[in-house]
Amino acid sequence: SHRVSILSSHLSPVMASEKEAALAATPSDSPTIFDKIISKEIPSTVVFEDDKVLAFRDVTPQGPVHILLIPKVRDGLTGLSKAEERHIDILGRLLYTAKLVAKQEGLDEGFRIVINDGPQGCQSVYHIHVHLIGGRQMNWPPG
Ligand code: TR5
Repeated sequence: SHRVSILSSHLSPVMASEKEAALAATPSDSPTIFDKIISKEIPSTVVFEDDKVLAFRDVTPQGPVHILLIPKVRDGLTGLSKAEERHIDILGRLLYTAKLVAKQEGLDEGFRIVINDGPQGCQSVYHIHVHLIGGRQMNWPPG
């Protein structure tokens, strides 16, 4: 159908990696996969949860420990570039919770915090999230 041809014309037939998908992704306000993780409709390995923040293991870990911390309510915060003053509390809470989870995971020698933003930042999910990666030596500069 016409609709199918429109869809296929802007989707590459082979998406070799999630990062390629991120580079092709269009920033969007639509619901994301993380809504279903928050509602537990899609299972995840939760490592920390309170009324505001959910932390769960990344399905494609980039280290022995790779956890995503997200606000349970997105409130327009598709990415850090969309932050407004009303988000200051949740932004601080995400980082503070990352520190608690790093401790809980035994990352006493250090860890890496990453927030990818937009296509050039390789963001693929438009619900802000903090990556907590550790358990191995990190390198600098990042790719
Ligand atoms: O690329 P950005 O910074 O947007 O990070 C998105 C992260 O979400 C990636 O590291 C993915 O591996 C991760 N991701 C994607 C999905 C997913 C997930 N982590 C846990 N569970 C997931 N499910 C069930 N589905 C995904 N599509």
